[in-house]
Amino acid sequence: SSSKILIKGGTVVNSHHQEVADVYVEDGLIIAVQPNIKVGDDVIVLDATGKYVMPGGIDPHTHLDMEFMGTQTIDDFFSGQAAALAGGTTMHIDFVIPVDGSLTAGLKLYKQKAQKSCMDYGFHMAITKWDEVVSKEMDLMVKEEGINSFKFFMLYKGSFMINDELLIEGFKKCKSLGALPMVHAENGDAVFEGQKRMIELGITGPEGHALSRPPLLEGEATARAIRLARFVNTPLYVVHVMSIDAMEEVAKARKSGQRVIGEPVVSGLILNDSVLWDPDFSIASKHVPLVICFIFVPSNYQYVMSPPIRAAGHAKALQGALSSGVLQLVGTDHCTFSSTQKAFGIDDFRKIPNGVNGLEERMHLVWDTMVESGQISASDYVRITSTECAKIFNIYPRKGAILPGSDADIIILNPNASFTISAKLHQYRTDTNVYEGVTGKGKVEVTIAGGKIVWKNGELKAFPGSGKYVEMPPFSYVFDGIEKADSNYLSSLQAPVKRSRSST
Ligand code: DUC
Ligand code: ZN
Ligand code: ZN
Ligand code: ZN
Repeated sequence: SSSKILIKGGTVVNSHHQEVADVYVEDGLIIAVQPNIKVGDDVIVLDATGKYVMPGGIDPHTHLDMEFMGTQTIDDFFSGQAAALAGGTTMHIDFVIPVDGSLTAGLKLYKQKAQKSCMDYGFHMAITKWDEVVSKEMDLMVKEEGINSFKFFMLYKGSFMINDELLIEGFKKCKSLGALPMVHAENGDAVFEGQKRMIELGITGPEGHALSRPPLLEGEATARAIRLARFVNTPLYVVHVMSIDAMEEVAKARKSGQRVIGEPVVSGLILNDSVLWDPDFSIASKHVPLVICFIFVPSNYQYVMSPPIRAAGHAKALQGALSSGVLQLVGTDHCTFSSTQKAFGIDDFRKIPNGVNGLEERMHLVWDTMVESGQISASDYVRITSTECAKIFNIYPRKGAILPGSDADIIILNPNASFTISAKLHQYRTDTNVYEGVTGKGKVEVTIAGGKIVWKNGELKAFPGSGKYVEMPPFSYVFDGIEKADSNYLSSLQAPVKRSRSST
């Protein structure tokens, strides 16, 4: 099996520039990008005439093989990544969940889970409690383990939630290490109160999940986290911006020059809360009593995630914020459960395992929604699905670019072909898909990961163990001590302490 590939005649798109050129790949690296490359007959030639040749997608936000809400996500590092490859994503960054608060034990476990990887991956570290031991372990993660981002939970009262005092401590620690703090921003105390209120009202279905935690609680926590980050003078990454309320806080902070990164997720860009109401209430009312092996799970259970899917209008506003640069990159928060697992909460929405799919659909849905619709250019698409993520987490231009010396993670997208999404067609282990029946323009016809063709003509060739761990080095904080922050957050975020590869 040859690892020499020539992609001929396509439009090569980078985040800054596009041109018609050939791309030559050898031993997992991009060797040349120029017109009319001549090669010998030991080289696989792919004709990309009339198609786009782009960096493989990087999903900044996934949860594979995660223990959560009393159960385990159904997609692991192989099934989730195989699906990603079929959809044009060639790298993801997953969240390590500490074991009993221990980062070291958590990382050890996740390294084992990731052994079966079929594409490259990196790790963020979740912080689920705060003390001196955790603080010391963070040094180790940054200096020895290639982790440069830590996520703090402002909710999950009684378990992961940390208060403002500890949030400030965590931000200070990140700053001292050159790591990027991330927040899940919802007000945990208020969410807890909202949930009680819904149960008291007898609203126990998935719609109660959304009603218990309205956008204003996301807006409040986002504003608070942003202000505390400013107080500490550290950049901040807000994961899954799901509402206008949260987005406007990011917009306001960025306008004032603060380095805040806002990440919308595909579900938030596409879906609206009409999906949370039972599609057929008369059938739903017949659910009780339940016979466990014949559970009829209404389709609305699958859409429960946190923060919740919002009312119509939020999605469109988030798309606008993405096209105007208020929000910078698109994740998925991919976190899948079977309908049987979702049924754990059949009598109480608080027990429905939170999470939706997206790893396999992200590249298609973002292309169709943002590019095909005319909201952004192909270069912008590359930026929000790949390049920006590589830059933020300090692995550019190894990832996120079609440049000589970059990793050969490449997709060929045919703008004239269409895609159809269905649980019958997807590569996940889940039996449902929150985008069931969605069709659109722009099909990923070929995916090359680590220099190998892994997806072509609907055929997947993914091998467990072929994916590599990508270390993400910390940043040097050149802005330290400067009162008025640089309005271009990248000028500070892009100054690496070390690089595994030279910059072009
Ligand atoms: N939200 C989800 O929906 N799933 C995983 C974790 C989270 O915050
Ligand atoms: Zn060029
Ligand atoms: Zn979250
Ligand atoms: Zn998440």
